[in-house]
Amino acid sequence: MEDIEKMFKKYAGNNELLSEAEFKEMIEAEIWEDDIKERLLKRVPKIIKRKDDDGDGQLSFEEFKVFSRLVKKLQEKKEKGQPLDDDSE
Ligand SMILES: [Ca+2]
Repeated sequence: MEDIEKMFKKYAGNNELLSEAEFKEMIEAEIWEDDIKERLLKRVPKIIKRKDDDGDGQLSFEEFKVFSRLVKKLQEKKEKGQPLDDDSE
């Protein structure tokens, strides 16, 4: 993944808010591992719901920042051969 803030701005566009569609577009384009991609795409609505602190249905960069940690966690799980489909993260 490229620099997280650059990536956010690229997909969020001028309003600097990431919608569900933009979030999915980002994952499709930026995540290379198919199993991690699939897992993330499934979780997008949940991630937005959980991180959308101001309730506008879109993610600001502040709300989005934890995403890189989630991706890292999934990649670590994959390396260790652990299932990706639990909801502990
Ligand atoms: Ca928001």
